[in-house]
Parts: sequence; C-alpha cells; structure tokens
Amino acid sequence: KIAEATVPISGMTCAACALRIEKGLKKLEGVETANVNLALEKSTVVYDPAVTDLDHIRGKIESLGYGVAADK
Ligand code: 9UX
Repeated sequence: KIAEATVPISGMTCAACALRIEKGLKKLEGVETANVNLALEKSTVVYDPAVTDLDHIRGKIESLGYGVAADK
C-alpha cells in the first residue's frame, strides 16, 4: 500500500532549492514521486512504506541542508 505524506520544509530561498529537494527525494529508494512547493514551504511525497519511511525522507531533506518542521 502506497502512502502519501506532507512534509513541511524550511530554509528554501529560491526555486532551485525546491527542485534540488525534489530530485533528491525522488532518488531515495521507495519514493515514487515528490513535489516541493516553495511558496507553501512543504513537500508532498508518495512512497512505499514497506521500503522507506518518514525518518528517511526527513533525513534526506536535512542532508541537503534544509529544515524539517514537526508533523502538522
Ligand atoms: Mo537558490 Mo537554494 O540560488 O539551496 S538553490 S538558494
């Protein structure tokens, strides 16, 4: 069963930031697709919970240099 999560992201300052994060997330094993909204400071990630989880997804965003807020 595929899951979809909304993950808030802080620290994005230009459109290329959003694209960097999208590309990074899509490279994560288990991530089907990822969309990052710069204006709304959030991402929507569709993933297979049997393969990856929110900890991995958040960790990837942080490793790229951005912040991840708590779940809303
Ligand atoms: Mo834009 Mo973001 O020049 O890491 S790519 S600020």
